[in-house]
Amino acid sequence: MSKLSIYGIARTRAFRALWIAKEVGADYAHLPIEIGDTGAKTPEFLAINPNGRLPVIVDGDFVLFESLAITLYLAKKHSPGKLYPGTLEGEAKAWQWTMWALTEVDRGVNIWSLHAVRLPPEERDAAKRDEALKVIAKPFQVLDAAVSKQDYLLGDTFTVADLNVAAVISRAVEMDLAAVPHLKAWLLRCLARPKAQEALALKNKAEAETPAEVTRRIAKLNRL
Ligand SMILES: N[C@@H](CCC(=O)N[C@@H](CS)C(=O)NCC(=O)O)C(=O)O
Repeated sequence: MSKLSIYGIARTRAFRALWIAKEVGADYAHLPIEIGDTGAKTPEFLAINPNGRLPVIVDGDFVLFESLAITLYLAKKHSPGKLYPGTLEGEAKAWQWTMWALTEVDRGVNIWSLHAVRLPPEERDAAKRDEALKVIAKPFQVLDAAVSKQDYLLGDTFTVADLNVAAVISRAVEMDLAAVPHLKAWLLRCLARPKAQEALALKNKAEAETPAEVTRRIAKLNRL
């Protein structure tokens, strides 16, 4: 039996945990449970993650929720000095970009994607979509500038900082990114990595199999 279990269907933020697990070559089992009453809100799951949300990991006796805490943990555990920066300053920068992604762009990209792509066309709210684009416009300029003179956020090599930000905004590949060409090139570079492609294949498959009614329920549950 694998020591590391990753809970959550790949269409959710579990994608982030799956991507890092693949990058670091962790031996893991994926339990693709659904959000809501049929999955993450069952008593069995709530005993593991009382938030009733996805993802959560169980690594031996250790339980961890919050997708980006999971990516930082797995990178530090399995790839210290490589995917996880080996210096105090590098580590702080990885935290900086991680918290930036969560607070500045996570919700906006999610709202945009629901109302531009994922909900059935007649249920999309153009006002919500446009407002989301406005909210992320400035942070996207910041990210564009950060990768305008170097290939990755912390320098020449891909780290967990890139993985976290790219995973959070991965749905932005479907946006018009003409105004932020460096961001676009960086995002495509990150998502073209073989392990990213493997995780994206799981995500895309789960997405394709998701009925509109579930997408509607997700939008409601997540207040998007
Ligand atoms: N900040 C959390 C958010 C987790 C979260 O909201 N996950 C969504 C799926 S992507 C979920 O489980 N939503 C269902 C619900 O809130 O009931 C993380 O990054 O792990």
